[in-house]
Parts: sequence; structure tokens; C-alpha cells
Amino acid sequence: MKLDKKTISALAEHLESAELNARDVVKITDDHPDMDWDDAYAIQDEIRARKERRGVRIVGLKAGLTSHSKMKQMGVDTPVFGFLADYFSVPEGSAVKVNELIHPKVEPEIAFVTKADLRGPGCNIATVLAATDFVMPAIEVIDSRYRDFKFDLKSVIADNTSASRFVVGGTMKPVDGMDLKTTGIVLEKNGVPVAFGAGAAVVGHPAAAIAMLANELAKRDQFVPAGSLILSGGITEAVAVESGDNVTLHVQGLGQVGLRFE
Ligand code: OOG
Ligand code: MG
Repeated sequence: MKLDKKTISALAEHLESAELNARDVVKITDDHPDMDWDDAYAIQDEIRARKERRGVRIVGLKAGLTSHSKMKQMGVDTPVFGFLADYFSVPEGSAVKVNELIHPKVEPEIAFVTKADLRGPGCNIATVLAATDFVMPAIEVIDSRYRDFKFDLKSVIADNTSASRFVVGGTMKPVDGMDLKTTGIVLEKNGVPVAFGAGAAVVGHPAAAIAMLANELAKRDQFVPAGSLILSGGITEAVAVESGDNVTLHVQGLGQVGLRFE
């Protein structure tokens, strides 16, 4: 750790205020170039603790920057992990208010729900699939608090990996008999297909992203508890949205899920 406790809580407040007021800020490494990975996750953990102290429930976890399209789009090279708060969850088909956000983008993802604890180190595709209750389609709405979505890895980790809203829906299915590598997806904006992919785009297999999350949490003496909802990461580049847009994600064998922006 390079930052003291006071600085970590000040940065958590700074980034959380940017989120809650929908105001962008410059990336925090500009002022704290020597902060390390532990500092970045400590700031994220402090944002989580601030929300919990106000009575917000944490309802899930997420992996991000798990596909080459996303890494290339953002100019970074390692996955990152964050949390999902209760108010991030949007009912299927309902509207996300763009005036509560800075510059939202949508990502096509596969959500996992677990039925057993996942504890790293050493989690892998097999252990994740064995612990998976079901999978379902998910659209994540990301909204980096950093100006123009410009950040480095430590800044984006501190900013809870741009987590903002999400919707899950479609059909929930157990993973036996599914090949999540070749599961195809089509993302439509206003009825027009805008992004296509398959599960393998996410670190070879979406379950591998969940294993990476469990192994990363283990470094901080944490684990993925049974019953967790986890977003495995955008399969394609994120797509910018604005008021009036309608987004639908089709996942092969898992139906579709959608939301609107107003
Ligand atoms: C970081 C979050 C990326 C994903 O699914 O790749 C993410 C960002 O691109 O702002 O959630
Ligand atoms: Mg995502």
C-alpha cells in the first residue's frame, strides 16, 4: 500500500460523489501516480462500505475487461473486478434514466448464479461450472466516472470498474449440456444488430472469468459466496447509448433481455 487511510477514504468519497452526482472527474492516478493495486481495491472496498453504511445491499459481483475487444477498446491488458449494488439492478424492459448517468455504454454479457461457495486460489472452469446454479443473459450499463472514459487499470478498479446499472432476464439454464464457448450473442440497438460474438471472447470461456474473480478475491481473503450473481464481462466492445435508445441482447439458447434509455 502506498496511500494512507485518509487518502483512501477521501478518494472513495471523491469517486462515489462523482457517481451519485453524475459528474465526471479526471483519473485519480494523475494526482496519485504511485498508488498500487492494493490501494486501488482498497478505494473500491471503501466505496462499497460507504454504500453499505447507508443501507445499500450488495447484490452481486462483476468481472470486466475480460475480452480482447474490451481490452483493445480501453487500451488495457488485464481483467478487473467489482461489485453490484441493489440500485444498479434494472427490471427487464424498463427504462434507465440517462440524466442519472454521465456517458452510459452497454455491454452484452452472460450472468452466472452460483449454488456453492467459490474459494480461490486454484479455481478453474471446472470448479466454476460445478458451482454454477444457472446462467442467463445480462446487459451491463457501464458509466466510467472518468472524463471521456479515459483511465488506467488502477483508476478503473478504484472506480468500481465503471459499474452503473444492469439487467438480467431471458431464460435461466443450468450449464450442463451448454457449450458456453460457442454460445452466440447478438446485441441490437433500436432494432439494428450492432455487436456480435460468442462466449469464447471472454478469456476463452466465460466461466474462466468467474474463476479469475474467485482467485483474485482469495488474495484479499475473500470468496464468492453461494447464491452470488456475477457478470462475466462484455463479450464485445461497449456500445454508447443515449435517451430514446432501446437495447436488446439475444443469447443463443437463453432467449433475450432488454432495456430502454430515457
Ligand atoms: C471498465 C469496465 C469493463 C466489461 O465488461 O468489460 C466491463 C470499462 O470499460 O469502463 O465491465
Ligand atoms: Mg461489464
